[in-house]
Amino acid sequence: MGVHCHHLLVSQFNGCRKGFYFCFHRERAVSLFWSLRFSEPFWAPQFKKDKEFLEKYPQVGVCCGFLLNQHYNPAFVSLQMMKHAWDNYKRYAWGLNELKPISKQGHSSNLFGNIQGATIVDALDTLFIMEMKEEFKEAKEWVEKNLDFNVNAEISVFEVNIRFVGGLLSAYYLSGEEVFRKKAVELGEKLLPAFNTPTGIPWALLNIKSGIGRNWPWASGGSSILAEFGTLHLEFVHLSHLSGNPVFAEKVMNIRKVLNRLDKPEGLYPNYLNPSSGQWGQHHVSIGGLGDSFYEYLLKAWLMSDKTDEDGKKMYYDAVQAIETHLIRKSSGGLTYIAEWKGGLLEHKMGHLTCFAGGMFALGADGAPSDKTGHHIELGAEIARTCHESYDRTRMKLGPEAFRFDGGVEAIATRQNEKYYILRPEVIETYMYMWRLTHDPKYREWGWEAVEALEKHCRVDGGYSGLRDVYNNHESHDDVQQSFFLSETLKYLYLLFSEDDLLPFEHWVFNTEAHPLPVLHKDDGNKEENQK
Ligand code: DMJ
Repeated sequence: MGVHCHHLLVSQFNGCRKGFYFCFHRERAVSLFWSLRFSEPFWAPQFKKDKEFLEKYPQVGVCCGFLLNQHYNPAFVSLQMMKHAWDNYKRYAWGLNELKPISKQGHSSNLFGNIQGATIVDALDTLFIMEMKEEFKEAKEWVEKNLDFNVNAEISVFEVNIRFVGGLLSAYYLSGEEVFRKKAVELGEKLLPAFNTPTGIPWALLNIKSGIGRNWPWASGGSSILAEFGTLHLEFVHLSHLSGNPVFAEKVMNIRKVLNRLDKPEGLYPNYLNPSSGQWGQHHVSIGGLGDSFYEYLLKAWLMSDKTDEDGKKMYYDAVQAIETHLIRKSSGGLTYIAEWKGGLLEHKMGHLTCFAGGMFALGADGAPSDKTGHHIELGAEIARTCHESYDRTRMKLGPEAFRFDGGVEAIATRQNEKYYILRPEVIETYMYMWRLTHDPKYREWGWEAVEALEKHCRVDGGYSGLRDVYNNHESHDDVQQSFFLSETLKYLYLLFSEDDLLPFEHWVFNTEAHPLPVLHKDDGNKEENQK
Protein backbone atom coordinates (compact mmCIF):
# COMPACT_ATOMS: atom_id res chain seq x y z
CA MET A 1 0.00 0.00 0.00
CA GLY A 2 1.30 3.46 0.88
CA VAL A 3 2.83 5.57 -1.82
CA HIS A 4 2.68 2.91 -4.49
CA CYS A 5 -0.99 2.32 -3.84
CA HIS A 6 -2.03 5.92 -4.06
CA HIS A 7 -0.11 6.39 -7.31
CA LEU A 8 -2.03 3.55 -8.81
CA LEU A 9 -5.36 4.68 -7.53
CA VAL A 10 -4.92 8.31 -8.37
CA SER A 11 -3.88 7.60 -11.90
CA GLN A 12 -6.48 4.94 -12.54
CA PHE A 13 -9.47 6.51 -10.91
CA ASN A 14 -8.51 10.09 -10.97
CA GLY A 15 -10.44 11.40 -8.06
CA CYS A 16 -11.47 7.99 -6.79
CA ARG A 17 -13.03 8.69 -3.45
CA LYS A 18 -12.33 5.53 -1.55
CA GLY A 19 -8.87 5.16 -2.99
CA PHE A 20 -7.67 8.44 -1.65
CA TYR A 21 -9.09 7.78 1.70
CA PHE A 22 -7.72 4.28 2.06
CA CYS A 23 -4.30 5.26 1.02
CA PHE A 24 -4.16 8.23 3.25
CA HIS A 25 -5.42 6.34 6.27
CA ARG A 26 -3.69 3.09 5.76
CA GLU A 27 -4.70 1.50 9.06
CA ARG A 28 -8.30 2.12 8.30
CA ALA A 29 -7.97 0.43 4.95
CA VAL A 30 -6.66 -2.60 6.79
CA SER A 31 -9.61 -2.38 9.12
CA LEU A 32 -11.94 -2.29 6.17
CA PHE A 33 -10.64 -5.55 4.80
CA TRP A 34 -10.83 -7.06 8.23
CA SER A 35 -14.42 -6.02 8.73
CA LEU A 36 -15.38 -7.25 5.28
CA ARG A 37 -13.94 -10.67 5.93
CA PHE A 38 -15.93 -11.09 9.07
CA SER A 39 -18.97 -9.19 7.85
CA GLU A 40 -18.83 -6.93 10.83
CA PRO A 41 -19.66 -3.26 10.91
CA PHE A 42 -16.66 -1.09 11.44
CA TRP A 43 -16.73 0.65 14.80
CA ALA A 44 -13.17 1.80 15.26
CA PRO A 45 -13.02 5.06 17.23
CA GLN A 46 -11.39 6.88 14.34
CA PHE A 47 -14.29 5.93 12.13
CA LYS A 48 -16.72 7.33 14.66
CA LYS A 49 -14.70 10.54 14.67
CA ASP A 50 -14.82 10.70 10.89
CA LYS A 51 -18.50 9.92 10.90
CA GLU A 52 -19.12 12.91 13.16
CA PHE A 53 -16.86 15.04 11.01
CA LEU A 54 -18.69 14.06 7.85
CA GLU A 55 -22.04 14.74 9.43
CA LYS A 56 -20.82 18.24 10.19
CA TYR A 57 -19.17 18.80 6.81
CA PRO A 58 -21.28 16.77 4.36
CA GLN A 59 -19.71 18.61 1.42
CA VAL A 60 -16.70 16.32 1.52
CA GLY A 61 -18.41 12.99 1.97
CA VAL A 62 -21.48 11.09 2.83
CA CYS A 63 -21.47 8.72 5.72
CA CYS A 64 -24.19 6.16 5.87
CA GLY A 65 -23.06 4.43 8.97
CA PHE A 66 -21.14 1.60 7.36
CA LEU A 67 -17.78 1.98 5.85
CA LEU A 68 -18.87 0.22 2.69
CA ASN A 69 -21.37 2.92 1.90
CA GLN A 70 -19.13 5.89 2.49
CA HIS A 71 -17.98 8.04 -0.35
CA TYR A 72 -14.91 10.03 0.40
CA ASN A 73 -13.62 12.88 -1.60
CA PRO A 74 -9.91 13.66 -1.55
CA ALA A 75 -10.87 17.20 -0.68
CA PHE A 76 -11.92 15.61 2.62
CA VAL A 77 -8.28 15.51 3.55
CA SER A 78 -7.55 19.15 2.71
CA LEU A 79 -10.66 20.15 4.63
CA GLN A 80 -9.42 18.20 7.65
CA MET A 81 -6.08 19.94 7.31
CA MET A 82 -7.83 23.31 7.19
CA LYS A 83 -9.82 22.37 10.26
CA HIS A 84 -6.65 21.47 12.15
CA ALA A 85 -4.91 24.70 11.12
CA TRP A 86 -7.97 26.85 11.90
CA ASP A 87 -8.95 25.21 15.20
CA ASN A 88 -5.44 25.64 16.55
CA TYR A 89 -5.19 29.23 15.40
CA LYS A 90 -8.50 29.81 17.13
CA ARG A 91 -7.42 28.06 20.29
CA TYR A 92 -4.03 29.69 20.71
CA ALA A 93 -3.85 32.88 18.64
CA TRP A 94 -7.37 34.08 17.98
CA GLY A 95 -7.42 37.67 16.71
CA LEU A 96 -3.64 37.85 16.35
CA ASN A 97 -1.93 37.74 13.00
CA GLU A 98 -0.52 34.24 12.88
CA LEU A 99 -0.01 31.15 15.03
CA LYS A 100 3.14 29.68 16.52
CA PRO A 101 2.09 26.04 16.47
CA ILE A 102 4.89 24.66 18.65
CA SER A 103 4.89 27.30 21.36
CA LYS A 104 1.10 27.56 20.99
CA GLN A 105 0.81 31.33 21.00
CA GLY A 106 0.37 34.22 18.60
CA HIS A 107 2.98 35.32 16.08
CA SER A 108 3.28 38.87 14.86
CA SER A 109 5.06 39.89 11.74
CA ASN A 110 6.04 43.50 11.16
CA LEU A 111 4.51 43.31 7.67
CA PHE A 112 1.11 44.24 9.05
CA GLY A 113 2.20 46.77 11.67
CA ASN A 114 -0.37 46.47 14.40
CA ILE A 115 -3.27 45.62 12.12
CA GLN A 116 -4.47 42.32 13.57
CA GLY A 117 -6.24 39.19 12.36
CA ALA A 118 -4.22 38.35 9.21
CA THR A 119 -5.03 34.63 9.46
CA ILE A 120 -8.75 35.33 9.86
CA VAL A 121 -8.96 37.65 6.85
CA ASP A 122 -6.68 35.45 4.72
CA ALA A 123 -8.72 32.35 5.56
CA LEU A 124 -12.24 33.76 5.05
CA ASP A 125 -12.68 32.63 1.44
CA THR A 126 -11.10 29.21 2.04
CA LEU A 127 -13.60 28.63 4.85
CA PHE A 128 -16.39 29.75 2.54
CA ILE A 129 -15.30 27.61 -0.39
CA MET A 130 -14.89 24.57 1.86
CA GLU A 131 -18.36 25.30 3.26
CA MET A 132 -17.05 25.48 6.82
CA LYS A 133 -20.07 27.52 7.74
CA GLU A 134 -19.68 27.86 11.50
CA GLU A 135 -16.06 28.88 11.14
CA PHE A 136 -16.89 31.39 8.41
CA LYS A 137 -19.57 32.89 10.64
CA GLU A 138 -17.19 33.33 13.57
CA ALA A 139 -14.58 34.84 11.27
CA LYS A 140 -17.13 37.28 9.90
CA GLU A 141 -18.18 38.28 13.39
CA TRP A 142 -14.58 38.95 14.30
CA VAL A 143 -14.18 41.16 11.23
CA GLU A 144 -17.34 43.08 12.10
CA LYS A 145 -16.35 43.70 15.68
CA ASN A 146 -12.59 43.83 15.71
CA LEU A 147 -10.95 44.49 12.36
CA ASP A 148 -9.67 48.00 12.84
CA PHE A 149 -7.61 50.10 10.44
CA ASN A 150 -7.60 53.22 12.60
CA VAL A 151 -4.27 52.32 14.08
CA ASN A 152 -0.87 53.93 14.16
CA ALA A 153 0.89 51.31 12.10
CA GLU A 154 3.60 51.15 9.48
CA ILE A 155 2.60 48.38 7.12
CA SER A 156 3.82 46.76 3.91
CA VAL A 157 1.49 48.10 1.19
CA PHE A 158 1.94 44.95 -0.87
CA GLU A 159 1.30 42.45 1.94
CA VAL A 160 -1.68 44.32 3.30
CA ASN A 161 -3.12 44.64 -0.19
CA ILE A 162 -2.76 40.99 -1.23
CA ARG A 163 -3.83 39.49 2.11
CA PHE A 164 -6.28 41.98 3.64
CA VAL A 165 -7.77 43.85 0.66
CA GLY A 166 -7.70 40.68 -1.47
CA GLY A 167 -9.16 38.56 1.35
CA LEU A 168 -11.96 41.02 2.07
CA LEU A 169 -12.84 41.45 -1.61
CA SER A 170 -13.10 37.70 -2.15
CA ALA A 171 -15.14 37.26 1.01
CA TYR A 172 -17.51 39.93 -0.28
CA TYR A 173 -17.85 38.50 -3.78
CA LEU A 174 -18.40 34.97 -2.46
CA SER A 175 -20.78 35.74 0.41
CA GLY A 176 -22.36 39.04 -0.61
CA GLU A 177 -21.89 40.29 2.98
CA GLU A 178 -21.67 44.08 2.91
CA VAL A 179 -19.25 44.29 5.83
CA PHE A 180 -16.45 42.88 3.67
CA ARG A 181 -17.02 45.39 0.88
CA LYS A 182 -17.03 48.29 3.33
CA LYS A 183 -13.87 47.15 5.07
CA ALA A 184 -12.06 46.56 1.77
CA VAL A 185 -12.86 50.06 0.52
CA GLU A 186 -11.97 51.60 3.88
CA LEU A 187 -8.60 49.88 3.83
CA GLY A 188 -8.04 50.79 0.16
CA GLU A 189 -8.53 54.45 1.08
CA LYS A 190 -5.94 54.11 3.84
CA LEU A 191 -3.43 52.84 1.28
CA LEU A 192 -3.85 55.76 -1.13
CA PRO A 193 -1.20 58.07 0.45
CA ALA A 194 1.42 55.48 -0.55
CA PHE A 195 1.08 56.82 -4.11
CA ASN A 196 2.10 60.35 -3.09
CA THR A 197 5.50 60.19 -4.77
CA PRO A 198 6.83 62.28 -7.69
CA THR A 199 6.07 59.49 -10.18
CA GLY A 200 3.07 57.91 -8.49
CA ILE A 201 5.05 54.67 -8.05
CA PRO A 202 4.02 53.81 -4.47
CA TRP A 203 6.20 53.45 -1.43
CA ALA A 204 6.75 49.95 -0.06
CA LEU A 205 5.96 50.95 3.51
CA LEU A 206 3.26 53.27 4.75
CA ASN A 207 2.17 54.56 8.10
CA ILE A 208 -1.59 54.35 7.71
CA LYS A 209 -2.21 56.96 10.42
CA SER A 210 0.20 59.67 9.31
CA GLY A 211 0.18 58.76 5.61
CA ILE A 212 3.99 58.91 5.53
CA GLY A 213 5.66 56.42 3.24
CA ARG A 214 9.18 55.17 2.68
CA ASN A 215 11.01 52.30 1.02
CA TRP A 216 12.77 49.27 2.43
CA PRO A 217 16.18 50.43 3.64
CA TRP A 218 17.81 47.47 1.88
CA ALA A 219 16.34 48.23 -1.56
CA SER A 220 18.82 49.35 -4.20
CA GLY A 221 19.09 53.17 -4.41
CA GLY A 222 15.94 53.86 -2.37
CA SER A 223 13.84 51.99 -4.92
CA SER A 224 10.36 50.57 -4.77
CA ILE A 225 10.09 46.86 -5.62
CA LEU A 226 8.59 45.62 -8.91
CA ALA A 227 6.67 42.71 -7.33
CA GLU A 228 5.23 45.07 -4.73
CA PHE A 229 4.03 48.05 -6.75
CA GLY A 230 3.18 45.69 -9.64
CA THR A 231 0.84 43.60 -7.48
CA LEU A 232 -1.91 46.07 -6.71
CA HIS A 233 -3.70 46.13 -10.03
CA LEU A 234 -6.38 43.47 -9.60
CA GLU A 235 -7.48 44.59 -6.15
CA PHE A 236 -7.47 48.29 -7.03
CA VAL A 237 -9.58 47.78 -10.18
CA HIS A 238 -12.09 45.95 -8.00
CA LEU A 239 -12.01 48.68 -5.36
CA SER A 240 -13.05 51.20 -8.03
CA HIS A 241 -15.69 48.81 -9.29
CA LEU A 242 -17.19 48.33 -5.82
CA SER A 243 -16.88 51.89 -4.54
CA GLY A 244 -17.70 53.79 -7.72
CA ASN A 245 -14.56 55.83 -7.04
CA PRO A 246 -12.19 55.79 -10.03
CA VAL A 247 -9.19 56.87 -7.97
CA PHE A 248 -8.03 53.32 -7.21
CA ALA A 249 -7.97 52.24 -10.86
CA GLU A 250 -6.30 55.51 -11.85
CA LYS A 251 -3.42 54.88 -9.43
CA VAL A 252 -2.60 51.47 -10.86
CA MET A 253 -3.07 52.55 -14.47
CA ASN A 254 -0.51 55.28 -13.81
CA ILE A 255 2.01 52.62 -12.71
CA ARG A 256 1.51 50.99 -16.10
CA LYS A 257 2.13 54.30 -17.86
CA VAL A 258 5.38 54.92 -15.96
CA LEU A 259 6.60 51.42 -16.84
CA ASN A 260 5.65 51.78 -20.48
CA ARG A 261 7.66 54.99 -20.81
CA LEU A 262 10.86 53.37 -19.54
CA ASP A 263 13.53 51.59 -21.57
CA LYS A 264 13.87 48.00 -20.52
CA PRO A 265 17.26 46.27 -20.67
CA GLU A 266 16.84 43.44 -23.22
CA GLY A 267 13.07 43.83 -22.81
CA LEU A 268 13.37 42.76 -19.15
CA TYR A 269 11.98 44.54 -16.09
CA PRO A 270 14.53 45.17 -13.31
CA ASN A 271 13.25 44.55 -9.77
CA TYR A 272 14.06 48.06 -8.53
CA LEU A 273 12.51 51.37 -9.59
CA ASN A 274 13.09 54.68 -7.85
CA PRO A 275 9.74 56.40 -7.14
CA SER A 276 11.28 59.86 -7.16
CA SER A 277 13.49 59.79 -10.23
CA GLY A 278 11.48 57.19 -12.14
CA GLN A 279 14.75 55.40 -12.99
CA TRP A 280 15.60 51.74 -12.57
CA GLY A 281 17.87 50.79 -9.68
CA GLN A 282 20.17 47.75 -9.88
CA HIS A 283 19.59 45.64 -13.00
CA HIS A 284 18.51 42.52 -11.20
CA VAL A 285 15.71 40.56 -12.88
CA SER A 286 13.84 37.74 -11.20
CA ILE A 287 10.66 35.78 -11.83
CA GLY A 288 10.89 34.73 -8.18
CA GLY A 289 11.15 37.02 -5.16
CA LEU A 290 11.03 40.78 -5.93
CA GLY A 291 9.66 40.27 -9.45
CA ASP A 292 7.21 37.34 -9.51
CA SER A 293 3.66 38.61 -9.11
CA PHE A 294 4.23 41.67 -11.32
CA TYR A 295 4.19 39.29 -14.33
CA GLU A 296 1.29 37.32 -12.86
CA TYR A 297 -0.80 40.50 -12.56
CA LEU A 298 -0.19 41.59 -16.15
CA LEU A 299 -1.70 38.34 -17.37
CA LYS A 300 -4.49 38.28 -14.80
CA ALA A 301 -5.39 41.95 -15.40
CA TRP A 302 -6.06 41.00 -19.00
CA LEU A 303 -8.07 37.90 -18.01
CA MET A 304 -9.99 39.76 -15.30
CA SER A 305 -10.96 42.47 -17.80
CA ASP A 306 -12.66 39.79 -19.90
CA LYS A 307 -9.69 40.10 -22.25
CA THR A 308 -10.25 43.77 -23.02
CA ASP A 309 -7.08 45.09 -21.31
CA GLU A 310 -4.90 44.88 -24.43
CA ASP A 311 -2.09 46.82 -22.80
CA GLY A 312 -1.76 44.28 -19.97
CA LYS A 313 -1.85 41.48 -22.52
CA LYS A 314 0.92 42.96 -24.65
CA MET A 315 3.12 43.70 -21.64
CA TYR A 316 2.70 40.11 -20.42
CA TYR A 317 3.50 38.33 -23.69
CA ASP A 318 6.40 40.67 -24.49
CA ALA A 319 7.83 40.03 -21.02
CA VAL A 320 7.48 36.25 -21.41
CA GLN A 321 9.30 36.46 -24.74
CA ALA A 322 12.23 38.28 -23.07
CA ILE A 323 12.19 35.84 -20.13
CA GLU A 324 12.40 32.89 -22.52
CA THR A 325 15.28 34.40 -24.42
CA HIS A 326 17.36 35.55 -21.47
CA LEU A 327 16.37 33.59 -18.35
CA ILE A 328 14.96 30.18 -19.22
CA ARG A 329 17.56 27.43 -19.55
CA LYS A 330 17.71 23.63 -19.65
CA SER A 331 20.05 21.70 -17.36
CA SER A 332 22.25 18.93 -18.70
CA GLY A 333 19.87 16.51 -16.98
CA GLY A 334 17.00 17.93 -19.04
CA LEU A 335 15.28 20.12 -16.42
CA THR A 336 13.93 23.47 -17.59
CA TYR A 337 14.51 26.25 -15.07
CA ILE A 338 14.22 30.04 -14.79
CA ALA A 339 17.49 31.63 -13.76
CA GLU A 340 18.01 35.10 -12.29
CA TRP A 341 19.66 37.87 -14.33
CA LYS A 342 22.12 40.28 -12.78
CA GLY A 343 23.32 42.96 -15.15
CA GLY A 344 23.54 40.48 -18.02
CA LEU A 345 25.01 37.57 -16.01
CA LEU A 346 22.92 34.55 -15.07
CA GLU A 347 22.70 33.09 -11.60
CA HIS A 348 21.56 29.50 -12.10
CA LYS A 349 19.24 29.45 -9.16
CA MET A 350 15.48 29.12 -8.96
CA GLY A 351 13.39 30.06 -5.93
CA HIS A 352 10.39 28.19 -4.57
CA LEU A 353 8.52 31.43 -5.29
CA THR A 354 9.46 31.12 -8.99
CA CYS A 355 7.55 27.84 -9.20
CA PHE A 356 4.25 29.73 -9.51
CA ALA A 357 5.37 30.50 -13.09
CA GLY A 358 4.49 26.99 -14.31
CA GLY A 359 0.83 27.71 -13.61
CA MET A 360 1.12 31.22 -15.03
CA PHE A 361 2.56 30.05 -18.36
CA ALA A 362 -0.18 27.44 -18.70
CA LEU A 363 -2.92 29.90 -17.73
CA GLY A 364 -1.65 32.34 -20.34
CA ALA A 365 -1.27 29.72 -23.06
CA ASP A 366 -4.63 30.36 -24.58
CA GLY A 367 -3.88 33.94 -25.59
CA ALA A 368 -0.28 33.34 -26.66
CA PRO A 369 0.59 35.00 -29.97
CA SER A 370 1.71 33.22 -33.17
CA ASP A 371 0.26 29.79 -32.45
CA LYS A 372 2.34 29.39 -29.32
CA THR A 373 -0.46 27.98 -27.14
CA GLY A 374 1.02 24.47 -27.06
CA HIS A 375 4.45 25.88 -26.38
CA HIS A 376 3.28 27.83 -23.30
CA ILE A 377 1.46 24.77 -21.91
CA GLU A 378 4.63 22.75 -22.46
CA LEU A 379 6.69 25.40 -20.69
CA GLY A 380 4.27 25.25 -17.75
CA ALA A 381 4.56 21.45 -17.69
CA GLU A 382 8.36 21.61 -17.74
CA ILE A 383 8.50 24.09 -14.85
CA ALA A 384 6.02 21.92 -12.92
CA ARG A 385 8.30 18.92 -13.47
CA THR A 386 11.40 20.82 -12.34
CA CYS A 387 9.65 22.04 -9.21
CA HIS A 388 8.38 18.54 -8.49
CA GLU A 389 12.00 17.35 -8.77
CA SER A 390 13.05 20.01 -6.27
CA TYR A 391 10.61 18.36 -3.82
CA ASP A 392 11.45 14.79 -4.77
CA ARG A 393 15.19 15.29 -4.29
CA THR A 394 14.81 16.18 -0.61
CA ARG A 395 14.46 13.83 2.38
CA MET A 396 11.16 15.34 3.42
CA LYS A 397 9.64 15.54 -0.09
CA LEU A 398 8.97 19.25 0.38
CA GLY A 399 10.86 21.82 -1.61
CA PRO A 400 13.62 24.15 -0.41
CA GLU A 401 13.39 27.94 -0.56
CA ALA A 402 15.85 27.99 -3.48
CA PHE A 403 17.57 25.34 -5.58
CA ARG A 404 20.50 25.51 -7.95
CA PHE A 405 21.71 24.23 -11.26
CA ASP A 406 25.44 24.67 -10.91
CA GLY A 407 28.42 23.10 -9.21
CA GLY A 408 27.30 19.64 -10.33
CA VAL A 409 23.81 19.75 -8.83
CA GLU A 410 20.36 20.07 -10.34
CA ALA A 411 17.24 21.21 -8.48
CA ILE A 412 18.97 20.94 -5.10
CA ALA A 413 19.67 23.60 -2.49
CA THR A 414 23.37 23.87 -1.74
CA ARG A 415 23.42 26.68 0.81
CA GLN A 416 22.22 26.05 4.32
CA ASN A 417 20.18 29.24 4.36
CA GLU A 418 18.18 28.09 1.31
CA LYS A 419 17.09 24.71 2.67
CA TYR A 420 14.00 25.80 4.57
CA TYR A 421 10.32 25.32 3.67
CA ILE A 422 7.78 27.74 5.16
CA LEU A 423 4.52 26.09 3.99
CA ARG A 424 4.67 27.95 0.71
CA PRO A 425 2.03 27.27 -1.95
CA GLU A 426 3.68 27.93 -5.33
CA VAL A 427 4.40 24.34 -6.37
CA ILE A 428 0.92 23.11 -5.44
CA GLU A 429 -0.50 26.21 -7.16
CA THR A 430 1.21 25.15 -10.38
CA TYR A 431 -0.06 21.56 -9.98
CA MET A 432 -3.59 22.95 -9.64
CA TYR A 433 -3.35 25.03 -12.83
CA MET A 434 -1.67 22.22 -14.75
CA TRP A 435 -4.34 19.75 -13.61
CA ARG A 436 -7.20 22.03 -14.64
CA LEU A 437 -5.63 22.84 -17.99
CA THR A 438 -4.38 19.38 -19.00
CA HIS A 439 -6.14 16.83 -16.75
CA ASP A 440 -2.93 14.86 -16.64
CA PRO A 441 -3.36 12.71 -13.48
CA LYS A 442 0.26 13.13 -12.49
CA TYR A 443 -0.53 16.57 -11.09
CA ARG A 444 -2.98 15.07 -8.61
CA GLU A 445 -0.44 12.40 -7.73
CA TRP A 446 2.18 15.07 -7.08
CA GLY A 447 -0.32 17.07 -5.03
CA TRP A 448 -1.01 13.95 -3.01
CA GLU A 449 2.70 13.46 -2.36
CA ALA A 450 2.77 17.00 -0.96
CA VAL A 451 -0.22 16.24 1.28
CA GLU A 452 1.54 13.18 2.68
CA ALA A 453 4.73 15.13 3.28
CA LEU A 454 2.89 18.02 4.96
CA GLU A 455 1.07 15.60 7.23
CA LYS A 456 4.23 13.72 8.09
CA HIS A 457 6.62 16.59 8.65
CA CYS A 458 4.71 19.83 9.17
CA ARG A 459 1.65 18.77 11.14
CA VAL A 460 2.14 19.15 14.86
CA ASP A 461 -0.33 19.11 17.74
CA GLY A 462 -0.72 22.87 17.63
CA GLY A 463 -1.24 23.29 13.85
CA TYR A 464 1.23 23.24 10.93
CA SER A 465 4.80 24.47 11.06
CA GLY A 466 7.47 25.29 8.49
CA LEU A 467 10.75 23.35 8.45
CA ARG A 468 14.31 24.60 8.76
CA ASP A 469 15.95 21.97 6.56
CA VAL A 470 14.08 19.71 4.15
CA TYR A 471 17.21 17.60 3.55
CA ASN A 472 17.53 16.57 7.17
CA ASN A 473 16.41 13.24 8.65
CA HIS A 474 14.70 14.95 11.54
CA GLU A 475 12.30 17.84 11.58
CA SER A 476 13.43 21.11 13.00
CA HIS A 477 10.26 23.22 13.04
CA ASP A 478 10.36 26.99 12.55
CA ASP A 479 7.25 27.39 14.73
CA VAL A 480 5.23 29.57 12.32
CA GLN A 481 1.92 28.74 10.67
CA GLN A 482 1.93 31.31 7.88
CA SER A 483 -1.44 32.86 7.02
CA PHE A 484 -0.84 31.97 3.36
CA PHE A 485 -0.92 28.29 4.31
CA LEU A 486 -4.67 28.69 4.92
CA SER A 487 -5.36 31.11 2.08
CA GLU A 488 -3.23 29.47 -0.59
CA THR A 489 -1.66 26.09 0.11
CA LEU A 490 -4.79 24.45 1.47
CA LYS A 491 -7.11 26.19 -0.98
CA TYR A 492 -5.05 25.11 -3.99
CA LEU A 493 -5.00 21.54 -2.67
CA TYR A 494 -8.76 21.59 -2.25
CA LEU A 495 -9.22 22.94 -5.78
CA LEU A 496 -6.74 20.42 -7.19
CA PHE A 497 -8.95 17.61 -5.88
CA SER A 498 -12.28 19.26 -6.71
CA GLU A 499 -14.27 19.51 -9.92
CA ASP A 500 -13.34 22.23 -12.41
CA ASP A 501 -16.63 23.99 -11.94
CA LEU A 502 -15.64 25.11 -8.44
CA LEU A 503 -14.46 28.68 -9.20
CA PRO A 504 -14.10 28.13 -12.95
CA PHE A 505 -11.35 30.08 -14.69
CA GLU A 506 -13.79 31.73 -17.13
CA HIS A 507 -15.34 33.60 -14.23
CA TRP A 508 -12.62 33.94 -11.61
CA VAL A 509 -8.99 34.96 -11.36
CA PHE A 510 -6.97 34.36 -8.21
CA ASN A 511 -4.97 37.18 -6.76
CA THR A 512 -1.41 36.34 -5.77
CA GLU A 513 -2.60 35.25 -2.32
CA ALA A 514 -5.15 32.87 -3.96
CA HIS A 515 -8.12 35.12 -3.27
CA PRO A 516 -10.61 34.68 -6.11
CA LEU A 517 -11.86 37.84 -7.82
CA PRO A 518 -14.58 37.76 -10.45
CA VAL A 519 -13.89 38.49 -14.10
CA LEU A 520 -15.50 41.83 -14.93
CA HIS A 521 -17.45 40.70 -17.97
CA LYS A 522 -17.82 43.25 -20.73
CA ASP A 523 -21.52 42.59 -21.07
CA ASP A 524 -21.95 43.69 -17.44
CA GLY A 525 -21.03 47.22 -18.46
CA ASN A 526 -17.54 47.11 -16.97
CA LYS A 527 -15.51 47.65 -20.08
CA GLU A 528 -15.00 51.31 -19.42
CA GLU A 529 -13.65 50.66 -15.93
CA ASN A 530 -11.13 48.10 -17.09
CA GLN A 531 -9.71 50.46 -19.61
CA LYS A 532 -9.33 53.48 -17.38
C1 DMJ B 1 2.28 34.82 -0.62
O1 DMJ B 1 2.07 35.84 0.28
C2 DMJ B 1 2.00 35.26 -2.03
O2 DMJ B 1 1.85 34.14 -2.84
C3 DMJ B 1 3.08 36.15 -2.60
O3 DMJ B 1 2.84 36.48 -3.93
C4 DMJ B 1 4.41 35.45 -2.48
N1 DMJ B 1 4.67 34.92 -1.19
C5 DMJ B 1 3.66 34.27 -0.42
C6 DMJ B 1 3.64 32.77 -0.44
O4 DMJ B 1 4.82 32.12 -0.63
